[in-house]
Amino acid sequence: MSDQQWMQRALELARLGLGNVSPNPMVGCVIVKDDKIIGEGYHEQYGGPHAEVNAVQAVKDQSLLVQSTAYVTLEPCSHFGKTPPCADLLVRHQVKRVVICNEDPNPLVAGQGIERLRNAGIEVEIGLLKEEGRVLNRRFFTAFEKKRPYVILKWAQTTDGFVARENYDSKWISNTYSRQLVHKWRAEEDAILVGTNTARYDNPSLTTRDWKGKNPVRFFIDRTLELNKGMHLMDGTVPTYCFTEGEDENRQNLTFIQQEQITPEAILASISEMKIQSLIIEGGSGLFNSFIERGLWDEARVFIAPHTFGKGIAAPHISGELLSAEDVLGDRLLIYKNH
Ligand code: AOF
Ligand code: ZN
Repeated sequence: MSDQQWMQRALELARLGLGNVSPNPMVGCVIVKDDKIIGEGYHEQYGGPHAEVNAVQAVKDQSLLVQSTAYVTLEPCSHFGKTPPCADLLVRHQVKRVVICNEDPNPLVAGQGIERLRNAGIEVEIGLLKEEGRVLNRRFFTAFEKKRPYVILKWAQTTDGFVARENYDSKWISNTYSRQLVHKWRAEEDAILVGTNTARYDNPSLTTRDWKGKNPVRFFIDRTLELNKGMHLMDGTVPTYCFTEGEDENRQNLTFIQQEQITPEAILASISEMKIQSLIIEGGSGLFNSFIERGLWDEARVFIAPHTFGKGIAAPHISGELLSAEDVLGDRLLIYKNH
């Protein structure tokens, strides 16, 4: 087996943490000796042991660790956080070589983990499958590098390009399976946002009720505090925040975020401060267009359902790179990445 194949396995393990580790990155670790895996693990839960700790613990005969190679998808940490530094763990067990996919952008680590390993005489190689690693941890890297959450736009449109009828009487466009898939996606992200009209006309819950997984924190916009107090978004089942330019009201089940002027930049800045690394925006078209105009989006997931409306509210236009196109029980799912 090649270095690349072991790293592929470490990335595969890392991915199992999706939805459970944020705001930490997904990290996998495979420890190899004489071309055999002697232990592997991943960062399973926020606050829990790091990937390296789980991989080392999985090794039955710890003496095998001496002169082994560790494949880690992220630079081993050098800081005392919720756990002691992973770099020290690898040094203590006299690992011979450490192969790393990505450097850790977290200023608490940022190269210092690598330095610790090298200072202890361990061979370190960096950058193997680094593009795959960056895609896997795109939320984590975006949060550190762009100082804003990773933004996913999600909408469903008709074949003739409408996201709603003119009277908004068109809550469901995509099929049941597509909608379950959206619940899965919600479970993978930290937060979800909708605009005023979507909140008003769809009265969405924005939960993961058709999927086993955690609910994202909910955000909606109500500039002038005109929305009905009985909406699902105010049912208290999930922490929910309302962006408003109005007066702060004392209301059960809702936290207000007052902004002088609600803009995509201001929204993302507030959300970033809450250590939220990813945001899925689910409508409506006005909100999509304001984020698209400013280039403040990273990924768009678009369902095209086999219906036509003839007229209505137009779907947003994006110019991005098409990453994938597939059929989802009769709906077409297109995934785009911003350039
Ligand atoms: C690793 N291996 O599996 C992960 C790392 O609060 P803590 O102690 O869990 O530390 C979180 C930081 O540690 C996180 O921001 C990132 O820099 C690094 N994550 N490092 O060596 C791992 N998950
Ligand atoms: Zn660590």
